[in-house]
Amino acid sequence: MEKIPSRAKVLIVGDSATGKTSIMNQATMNIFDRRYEKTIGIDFRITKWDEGKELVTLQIWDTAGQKLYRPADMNYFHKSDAVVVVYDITNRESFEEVDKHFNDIEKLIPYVETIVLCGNKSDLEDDRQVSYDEGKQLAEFYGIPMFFETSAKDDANISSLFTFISNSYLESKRNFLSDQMSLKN
Ligand SMILES: Nc1nc2c(ncn2[C@@H]2O[C@H](COP(=O)(O)OP(=O)(O)O)[C@@H](O)[C@H]2O)c(=O)[nH]1
Ligand SMILES: [Mg+2]
Repeated sequence: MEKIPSRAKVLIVGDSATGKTSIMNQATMNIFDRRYEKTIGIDFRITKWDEGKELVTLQIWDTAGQKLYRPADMNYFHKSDAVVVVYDITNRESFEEVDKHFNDIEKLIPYVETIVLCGNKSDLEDDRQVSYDEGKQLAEFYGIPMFFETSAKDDANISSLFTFISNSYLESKRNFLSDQMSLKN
């Protein structure tokens, strides 16, 4: 049987060097690069997630730190289906900046269906500055249903993260369609 295709746009935001590009590369190409190359502008890659009957194409947009407010970038953002807010568990400051990224999202993409908080670099346990519980509590504080600690380096929890996003996209699409049906009837 043909799988039903859908397509979701996912935006990754967070301070620079938290691992946004690495998460995207691991999710889409299964690679990790130890070098740090600053992302210039915006880049996106495609990955496909097979969710049973449905095939979800995720268009993952990687952003370059502080540029969310450039008017030219607005076009990319405002139709996002999901946003991943990333901090680095070995960098307390990047955790404290999460608040700023949430404010940006609220202003720029107020109707986004799915927001996920992600503490990356979980492989660097010895350098940890932010506990798992702190991350989880912050997600709860913002009313976000999902919090993950990931390692783009070890490919830990990266697929859980994008599986969650694919499924919540499918669910919100289903809800939308059933609302449409009930409006017609
Ligand atoms: N140990 C470790 N290093 C990581 C991880 N993710 C990214 N890095 C490294 O952190 C640096 C910044 O990563 P990058 O993806 O470019 O961050 P971005 O600026 O948010 O896009 C690079 O040197 C990466 O190799 C991770 O999960 N574990
Ligand atoms: Mg980058």
